[in-house]
Amino acid sequence: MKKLITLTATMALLALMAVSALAGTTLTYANFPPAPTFPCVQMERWAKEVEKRTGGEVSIQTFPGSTLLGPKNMLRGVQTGQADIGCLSLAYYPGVFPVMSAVNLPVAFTSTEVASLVMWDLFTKYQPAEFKDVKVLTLFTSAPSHVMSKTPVKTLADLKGLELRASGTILQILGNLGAQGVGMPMSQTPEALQKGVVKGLVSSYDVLKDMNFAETCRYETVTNLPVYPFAVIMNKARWESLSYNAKKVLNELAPEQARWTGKYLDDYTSQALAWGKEKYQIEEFTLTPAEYAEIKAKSSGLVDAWKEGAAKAGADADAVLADMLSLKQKYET
Ligand code: 3IO
Repeated sequence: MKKLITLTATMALLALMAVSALAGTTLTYANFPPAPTFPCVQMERWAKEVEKRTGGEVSIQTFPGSTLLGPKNMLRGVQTGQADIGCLSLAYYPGVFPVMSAVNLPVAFTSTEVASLVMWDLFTKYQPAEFKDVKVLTLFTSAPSHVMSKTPVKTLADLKGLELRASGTILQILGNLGAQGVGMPMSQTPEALQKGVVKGLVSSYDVLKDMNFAETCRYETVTNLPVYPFAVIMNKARWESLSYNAKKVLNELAPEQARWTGKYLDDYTSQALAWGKEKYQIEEFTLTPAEYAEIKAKSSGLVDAWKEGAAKAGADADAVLADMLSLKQKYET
């Protein structure tokens, strides 16, 4: 009799364990660029932290390389629940993020960690309506953008008519400098470079290694152009379905993840440049102070254009801009 009770108890316990494992949640997480790139590196880090911190209650199934959603259907795909979570580059959605696109303005961010922390703080302070249909899980940026090209850009004059892949504000800056900006997502750039549709790109140096652009773009020019802002978003209904504890873990992780990703990329961009120098003997050029002043002068109009869009969306554009600059200064010191 005693044995039977023990057996029954053991079986009940096993059943309970099975049920609680089943009750655990698996969330799908879509990303557009290939697995080695930093948006996917931060995704894997986040997934591991979530599994650890929820004690296995939440597990994450990751889909890098546009295998679940691509760069341009990421927002809609998460809103409609094709993926639970998605990573999007805001620059691919002109006019859709009138407030948070401030981070893509030419305000001379020199650190990805600073830019990412500023972005997070701006978001939490202003809670812009543009994200009201999704839950924002974290925010971060790319590192400052430079020219990577097949032909050397040693002076600004070398930019004349040069077709360069970019997105967001950088497209307009390139136009103002006489180059031919071609708008497309990062994930389409290898093909465009290969076909000769573009002669280079403007982004951060991590892609020299992670997309192997150092092989074709042997010339790099330090231009200190804006960072690209990213958002990791979650389907709202799916978010609401999570337990109190899971929500708490994810909320606490959000600013930590912004900082982690910024730090990672700050270190990584210099490694990627060194790798390209070693492996492909890439050359890096710097411009003259007068040329940097010219870039600055030809970028400044973008701030007014942004203000107009942000104001139209009902935001206090001057306050957002002032806050962005003071937060930048705060984190830089
Ligand atoms: C970027 C985007 C995808 C993968 C790696 C990346 N490194 C820098 C960026 C920013 C960028 O050019 C973009 O289009 O978001």
